[in-house]
Formats: sequence, structure tokens, C-alpha cells
Amino acid sequence: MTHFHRRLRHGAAGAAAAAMAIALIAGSGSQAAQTSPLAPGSAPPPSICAATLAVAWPESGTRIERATPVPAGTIDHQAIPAHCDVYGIMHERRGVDGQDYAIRFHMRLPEAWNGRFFFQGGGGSNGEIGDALGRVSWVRGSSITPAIARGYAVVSQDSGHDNQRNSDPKRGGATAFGFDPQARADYGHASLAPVARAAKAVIAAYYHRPIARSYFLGCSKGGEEGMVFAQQHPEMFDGIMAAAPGFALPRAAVEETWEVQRIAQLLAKPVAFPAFHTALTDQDLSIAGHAIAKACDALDGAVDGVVSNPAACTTARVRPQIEAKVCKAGQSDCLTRAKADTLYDLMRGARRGDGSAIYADWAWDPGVATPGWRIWKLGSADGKVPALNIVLGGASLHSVFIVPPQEVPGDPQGLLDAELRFNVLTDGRKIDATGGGFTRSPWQDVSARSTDLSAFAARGGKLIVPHGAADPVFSLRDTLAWWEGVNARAHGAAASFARVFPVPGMNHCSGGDATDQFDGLSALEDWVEHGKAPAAIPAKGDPQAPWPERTRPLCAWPSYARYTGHGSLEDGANFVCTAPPGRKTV
Ligand SMILES: [Ca+2]
Repeated sequence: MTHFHRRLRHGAAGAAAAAMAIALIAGSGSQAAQTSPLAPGSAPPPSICAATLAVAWPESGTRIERATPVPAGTIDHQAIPAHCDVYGIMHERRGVDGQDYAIRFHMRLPEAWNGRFFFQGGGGSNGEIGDALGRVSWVRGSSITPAIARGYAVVSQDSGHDNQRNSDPKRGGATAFGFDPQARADYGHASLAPVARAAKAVIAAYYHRPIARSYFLGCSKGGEEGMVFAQQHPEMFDGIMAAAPGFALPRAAVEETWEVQRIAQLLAKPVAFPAFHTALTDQDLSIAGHAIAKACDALDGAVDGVVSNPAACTTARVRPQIEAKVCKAGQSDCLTRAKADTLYDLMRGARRGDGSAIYADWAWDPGVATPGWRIWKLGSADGKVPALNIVLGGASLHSVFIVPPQEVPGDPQGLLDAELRFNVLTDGRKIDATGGGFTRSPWQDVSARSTDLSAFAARGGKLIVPHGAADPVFSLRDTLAWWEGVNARAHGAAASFARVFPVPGMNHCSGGDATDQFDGLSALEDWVEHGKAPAAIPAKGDPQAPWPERTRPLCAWPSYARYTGHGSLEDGANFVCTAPPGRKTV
């Protein structure tokens, strides 16, 4: 759900810029070695923007399909500089499923380069080549400047399959690539390093000077990709933002299916897809959200509708407030017993017989009452947008996250039925299975949850991990548990190279009643290039939030934003990152 199709609106005549690019070629290719890579004013001009660009490809068979000079213009009211727009292709092959696959990548190379490289992560099941703008925020209408507009050379990629070419309705539609072992590996991890190396080669050919710094930013699947780089290719990037990381995607997919089954228990059988979104109404979720706020809002010192201290917002604290809203005889503004119990189970997450979590539990946050939460678990309240846990989750679970992959009907009812048939305990083990041409399990291919970041730390790499507390897809609690594991392994020193920034109220990557507009790239630059580790990242309200002008510090876990007791609740300056008792502020 993170694909954005945007059309570049040219602000100047293309022919003039092309002529300019050709004129610039005259003096290229000389004093690169003596030039500071971060001083664009003194650098040689870039080479001509053309498919014939003389790239020293790291792998044979890689080529530029087309390269076009693009004049300065605007995209979504954002000024975009003159740049060379490049489409490349590599690893063209015929899959064992008979489909033709390739890794396609897209680059934008600004004529005025800041010496830095930006790899833009993917989203969902990928298969889209991406806009290569270098998105820094996933908030719709965000004012956060994309990397291309800061002078970064940007690459995006499709991760080895194409949603138009490789889609098969019998095999989950766009997730059909999961039936091909190499395509699945490329999706999970294997396309990343080859694209990064190819992109660096294009940059070398175009600018004739070395890359000063390399950054990766992504959210969701893109967050998983950032974790792959940090854990498996630690030498490649200086700074990585892995937001809401899907680094345990196969487990999360099983969790999604279990949640569909649990919610379906509220409905009449056989469960009809058109009724699914009615299992929990907006009123139900609003009652729950208010109960959670009543239990936990004040634990950060400010009754501001935001639970900024998620660690203190325990089930033991929330349960009495939910119980107080369970229906008594003749009551209507209440939760039925069955709905309250469903909510407890959803927040506790899928469990094995011994009580251990299959995936993770979930942070209690009033954001359960926001549209970005229910759209995944239930679908939109009006039924127009189907539950993403069914239409995305059901398709990807059967095509990508189990071995052997399984053909299921692609319509919503067919996907719902397939999820209801899935035995979470026994079929769930197929995320760790190999065989039938798959030498690696789905877990090995599409996860990156190692707590060993020692190589990345040793090379000076810096990792920031923002994650919404009301994310309904990947659990903040799982990300926090991972960081605690990293910290234990690093003997309490993880904050010197990796920091998690919970975003209270935020849904998946953006949205919700949250301060979800923040500049993670500038925070990373400060850390990587100036040694300024971020204790807090300044954030501003979502444009759709009740308080779009509100500001807050996003605090590095385990600290949280605590109200000083003085001044406006709308002003982040009146909040201080505070460690809970027994923990130290990083
Ligand atoms: Ca609060």
C-alpha cells in the first residue's frame, strides 16, 4: 500500500534542459580525485544523460533501458531539480514457473549532486519500480522534502518481479512470483545488494567522483529491506532508516490470518466476506479507544489524547477500563462481552499451545479507533475498502510465505475462505519449510530479525527505526523486543548505533491521530556526518489529525515524551524525553 503514482509536471521546456545537459558534457571527467565529494560547487559537471552512459557494471547483463534529461519541475507541489532519469535492468531470466523475470531499477540523478546516494525501499509485495524521488515521509501531503530535492542521487527498484508482467489470478495475482524460488529470494533480500552496486556504478559513470555517504530509507517491506542491509550487507550504507520494519513478515502473515479467524468468530457462519467489516463497528472501536485513553493517556503527564508512554500502558491497566464498558442489560453505548474478549485476544496475538507468541503482542493505543487501524484488520467502515489482512494478507501468505506455495482463488471471498481453512499451528510451520525447489524457507528468504548488528556497528553505521504504536500490520512490541535483544547482545550499548523511535498514535508508516511528520533523513545525516546521535526527532501533526499544528519530540526508546507540566500541550518544547524508572535515557 505504499505505491504512489505521481506524474512529473515539467516547469520548463524539456528541449532546453537536454541542450543544457549536452553542453555540460564538455568539461566532464577530470579532477574528480581532488574534489571534495560534498562540495558540489567545485565538482566536475555530470556526463551526458543517455542510455549509452559508459557504466562499469559490476555484473554482466546489466544495462540502461533508457535515460532522459528532465528539467526542474514540481511533483505534488514539491520542487524537483533538473536531473537525469534512468531506467536500468539486470538478471533477466526465465523462472521455473515459466514466467519472465528481471530486476528493474529506476534512478534520478540531479545535475547539482550533493555527493550522497539514497536507496529508496519498496512496499507491500513490491513489483513496482518506484518513483526514485527519495521519499522521506509516508504522510500524504507531507511537507518533508524528498531526497531528490536535497540533491541526492536516488534509486528505487521492483525487487525482481513486475506486477503487470508476472501477475497470475490463480496464484494470488501480483504475489504469483512467490511460486518461483529465485523471484521470492529477490523479493525478500537477494535483489538488494546487486541493485545497490549497479546504482553506485551508474553514479560513478555519471558524476566522475566518489560517493561521500550512502543512505537507505524505507518503511514496511522497505523497513525489512533496511534491516537486510544492516544485517547482511553492513558495509553498503552509512545510515539506514528502517521504519515499521516487516522484518518478521512470514510470522506477521500467519498472525494476520489468525486475526481474520478470530474476528470471524463474531460473525454468522458461513462467514460472508461482505459482512466481515461489520464485525467491529466504528462505535465499538471508539469505545475501546476511549477506554485505552482513559487508562493510559495521563501516564505521560499530559491528557492530550495521546498515549506517549506505551510501556506503562499494560493490559492490566487497560482491562478495567474496557470491562467498565462491557454491556449490561439494556445498555447500548457499550461493548458486547464477545467483542471485548475479541479485542483482548487481538492485542495478545496468536499463541501456541504453550502460550508462546507465534508473532508478537500489540501496544495498547487509542489509535485502534482510527481508519488506518481498521482498514487492515476489518476493512473500511463503509465496506468499500476490503480488509487488507484478507486481500493482501491472504494472497501473500499462500503465494509467498509458505512452502510449498498454494494456489487459492483471488477474489475476496476465496481469500477469506482460504484464511479460515489455514491451521495456524500446523500450516503455520510451513513458513519454516523447504523443498520442491525451495532450498531456503520463507523465513530465511523474507525476514531480517537478527539481533546481531555488530558488523554494522563496527563500520560506524547508524540505524533509526520509527514505528507507530497503532500500527496494525507490524507490531511496535515486536520491534521493541528486537531492540532489547540487540541491546542485550551489545551489552547495553545498542543506542550508540541503533535507536527505535515509537510514534504514539501512528498507524502503518503514517496516519492516525499522531505527530507522524518528521525528517528521519536529516536525523541520520546529523548522526552519520556530525556524530550527533538523535535523542529526539522533532515531529509535527498529521495533516488529517485533530491537531495538525501540534509538535512533539519522538523519543529514542526506552524514553518517552513527558509533559513538563508547563505551557501549551500543542508545543513539543514543553515535552522532555524521559526514561521510565530503572531505565536510562539513551
Ligand atoms: Ca498523554
